[in-house]
Amino acid sequence: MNKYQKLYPGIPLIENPFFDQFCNDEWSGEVLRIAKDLNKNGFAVVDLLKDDVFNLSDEIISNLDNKYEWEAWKKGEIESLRIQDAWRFDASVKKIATQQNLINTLSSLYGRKAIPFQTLNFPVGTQQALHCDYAHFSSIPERFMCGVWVAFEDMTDENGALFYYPGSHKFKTMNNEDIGRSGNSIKNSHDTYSSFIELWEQLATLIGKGPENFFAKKGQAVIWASNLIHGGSKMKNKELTRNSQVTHYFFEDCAYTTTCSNDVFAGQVRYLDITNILTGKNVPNIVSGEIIEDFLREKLLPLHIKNPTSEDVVIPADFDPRVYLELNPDVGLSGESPYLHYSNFGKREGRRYKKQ
Ligand SMILES: O=C(O)CCC(=O)C(=O)O
Repeated sequence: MNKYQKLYPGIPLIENPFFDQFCNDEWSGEVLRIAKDLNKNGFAVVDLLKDDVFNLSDEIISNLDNKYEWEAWKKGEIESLRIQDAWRFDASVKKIATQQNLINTLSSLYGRKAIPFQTLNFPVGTQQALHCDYAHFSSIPERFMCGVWVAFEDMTDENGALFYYPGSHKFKTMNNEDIGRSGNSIKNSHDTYSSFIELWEQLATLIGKGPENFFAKKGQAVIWASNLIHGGSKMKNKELTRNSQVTHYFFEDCAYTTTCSNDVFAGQVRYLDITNILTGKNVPNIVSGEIIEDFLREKLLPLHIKNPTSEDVVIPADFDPRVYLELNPDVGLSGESPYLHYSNFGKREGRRYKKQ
């Protein structure tokens, strides 16, 4: 660890004010080029190993085809099609998410070990409004998150390119207090989330250029920083497909949350219960070396947990995941996180989570 990282560990190397110092010490060749693109623009285009990605992407397209709601899409009832976390049942999706070269590169660029924690597979353009991933997947310290989007076929103006505003990642990260949300407006988050979009739209105009479209070729990937303003363009021809996979990565030794649903000043932080796709294990929330779950338990404060795929739950203050696993060995065998197992099944089934 160089002296600047020791002085200021709470910001990814590629976004660190001492970035120029890291350039000399940490990277060379292609990784240096990626680091510089990420630092300046908030995204970097990467050519992945063609043979691997070509074969895997063809397999994924055919494996997932019958799992999408094609009928509803064709009737225009839904804006897009997606499968979240197909890595849980599809080995090829998992392979794309866990490419060792990519994980090593991301770890080096951010200065902490990368953790792939969510996959999204899309067979058509997402047509997603502009947004920053930071609002949904926030880390403490902030910005230790990125998306890696891989094209499974060529993108064109017709099938809905990815778009982004170069340099927009340098804006301040947006939290509820930045846009005047608190209390009830956070509780009714669905109704007031549009305030974030309105602000990002206006901030994007300050960039003075863009949006820039990325017409990716099959096998190309783009890494984007968590605070980059980006989205998916409208599909001009909805008969076409536009297969892609996004993997979201957090980084080790952080806490993980969704800042737009937190009411921090009223003492409500919902930590995410994420699973490392590489190891299948859940990842503790850590701030400056303290495991949050342990800290809250010691103080007998309830832990608000949110799984990226399920409802919020409040875990009892005295819940001990290690004891839960010990008392319920089937949970350990299933590989499911003790927190999620308790909230989804254990609570209803009256399972024990503490020793009498
Ligand atoms: O693939 C796209 O069109 C956009 C994906 C995206 O914005 C995201 O996953 O955050």
